[in-house]
Amino acid sequence: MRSERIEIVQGDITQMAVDAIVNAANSTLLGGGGVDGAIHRAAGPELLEECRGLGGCPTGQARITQGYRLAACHVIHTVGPVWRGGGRGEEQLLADCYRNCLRLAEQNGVKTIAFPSISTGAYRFPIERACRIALREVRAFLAASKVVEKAYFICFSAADLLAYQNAAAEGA
Ligand code: AR6
Repeated sequence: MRSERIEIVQGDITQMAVDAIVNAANSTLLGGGGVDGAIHRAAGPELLEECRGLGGCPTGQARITQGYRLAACHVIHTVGPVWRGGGRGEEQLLADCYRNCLRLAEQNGVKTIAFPSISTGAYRFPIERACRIALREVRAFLAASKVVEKAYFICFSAADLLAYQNAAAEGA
């Protein structure tokens, strides 16, 4: 944590009182397991209703909705790549996710945003690679943004927390 504009914490992203939380969704945007399921449960059925109107989202892109019963005002839904060994553009697509979430945040006046570890659960992207990409993209965006002030990385497990802390300490 070299920058005070980035904070790495262990916790549950559904509890974050920020302007926007990011959802690691699938391309239907109609819910699923993992963090997606947790966000839909906490936000209530109105979130699914709004998502139905969006018509899905391609991998690497992002869409914004309201937060409904969440403490967060908005949910930014992004679709991470499924890890298939690294030769299918997975790293670029994951970087696109972070950048496109932040662009949408900026366009919507989001000052504080919380990210889960996109693609590193059901989609099996290796955490050490993923968190380096996440830190690099968010750092670069924040350095150039006059709107987005602070980003949180919400690690669900102690192992993920350690991976992010190590990557941050190495300056990744
Ligand atoms: N708060 C923060 N992080 C969480 C939470 C939570 N409440 N719950 C889980 N995580 P995953 P993916 C972590 O599988 O790999 C869904 O079914 C989890 O430990 O949620 O992008 C979608 O619908 C892991 O570190 O997302 C898609 O089909 C991280 O969130 C698919 O899974 C991401 O794991 C997307 O897979």
